[in-house]
Amino acid sequence: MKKLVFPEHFWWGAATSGPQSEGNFKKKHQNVMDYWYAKAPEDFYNQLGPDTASDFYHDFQEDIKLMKACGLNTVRTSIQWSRLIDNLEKNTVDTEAAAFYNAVIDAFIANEIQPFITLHHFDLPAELLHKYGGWESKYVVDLFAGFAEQCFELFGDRVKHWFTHNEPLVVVEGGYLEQFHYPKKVDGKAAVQVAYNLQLASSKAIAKYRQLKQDGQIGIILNLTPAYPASQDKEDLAASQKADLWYNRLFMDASSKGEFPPALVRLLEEEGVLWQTDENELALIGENTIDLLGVNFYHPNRVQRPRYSPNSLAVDFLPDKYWQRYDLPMARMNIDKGWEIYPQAVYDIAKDIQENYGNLPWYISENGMGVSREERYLNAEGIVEDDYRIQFIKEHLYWLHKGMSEGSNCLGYHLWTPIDCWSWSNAYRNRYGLIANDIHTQTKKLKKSAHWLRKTAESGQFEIESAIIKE
Ligand code: BGP
Repeated sequence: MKKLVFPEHFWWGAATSGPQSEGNFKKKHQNVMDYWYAKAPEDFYNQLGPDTASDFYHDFQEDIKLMKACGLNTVRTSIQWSRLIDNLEKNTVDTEAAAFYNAVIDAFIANEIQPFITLHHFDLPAELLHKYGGWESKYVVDLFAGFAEQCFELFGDRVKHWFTHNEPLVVVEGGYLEQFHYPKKVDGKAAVQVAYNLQLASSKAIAKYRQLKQDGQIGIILNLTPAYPASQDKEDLAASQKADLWYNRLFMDASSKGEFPPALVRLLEEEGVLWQTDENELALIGENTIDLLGVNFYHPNRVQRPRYSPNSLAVDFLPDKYWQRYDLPMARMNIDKGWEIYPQAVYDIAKDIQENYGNLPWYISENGMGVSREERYLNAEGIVEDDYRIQFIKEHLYWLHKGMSEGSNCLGYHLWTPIDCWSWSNAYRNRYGLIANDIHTQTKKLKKSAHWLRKTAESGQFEIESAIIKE
């Protein structure tokens, strides 16, 4: 057994988002996910949509008490633009929505949980997609900065940790390259512009925050992971370097150093797809970097040499022309979800931030193990015995702790998610919660992992079996 001790003020927490937990009660606008579900329910697992989600809109007082019972001292959720703002063009506040978010924030604080707030968690108002092309438009970028400013003014007296976007790369990939999010386009040039506009939106929101001179911190949540090469062959290494630029360095460099990676800019220029920009925008990005980084990590990325020569003829630009995904043979898997389990990546990320990004303050903002049909693991007392999740958390914390003991400036660990929730096209398939939710009755009950986490958070330490650590 090895004992791991964490710092006194470590953030033991969990993350969710407005669209995945609240339910659509009293919302005046659809977000892109609501719109997509209304249009194509068959794209969603068991055709279940976000209408009720985990009914946080009505249950938040009780839900937050349950989160407290899990030992959480910090929780991240998001404010839905499509709920808070009643006139999207004039940026006016819906008073009932503001009252709801005020009550939520107050309930967190009353339960001694610091609320962390994300401003955009894949939930652009659908109207802005239809009228202006969504994140392809710089007008939408400015509207987002206005919405962000409303949030800071309304809630910044109590919210001290803000995040502009959650996983902006997923918006780019899902919506503009791989068709797993609405608008389900395949358009490399649009994808590149959307990536840039999302960064600009983040930097403009940060600029608004700085102008208000509030006493909190602002950052971004990125899904970072090293792009591990399939082998040490020259071609695989080159593929991994290019994938790394796109998957990791694009948003990381722009958000933390205020500059896009020059090698990526050169490549996009050569491809004739570089984003439309100007000096003022680049200066604004340069000046408005983050205070704090959230890293979402679920599974590693592995890549190998591309399938075709990048010089093949009549091939539209798609970033992955420079690599292809690689499945490690005999990989350790979460078979149910189809994702590789590789906790050592957390250490590699910790060292990367320490060595290449000035040891920026950061935390794990999402990590977790999605499993379907967890009723399989109910014990006689009706508690889900999710020992696999406890082991998953322990192993990731082990590697995080190792990075921290070598000086990486990591402030906390948030699990995805406090209460089993709805998720984009996967709907309720994958359960990640510390708290089980019967979606038919909205009955919520702590899982075994919640009891484990409470003990760990209270003592700030846990023991890990040496046999499960393979360095
Ligand atoms: C992350 C998102 C979350 C959540 C999670 C699990 O990428 O930030 O919002 O959806 O993935 O997703 P899923 O249930 O689809 O596996």
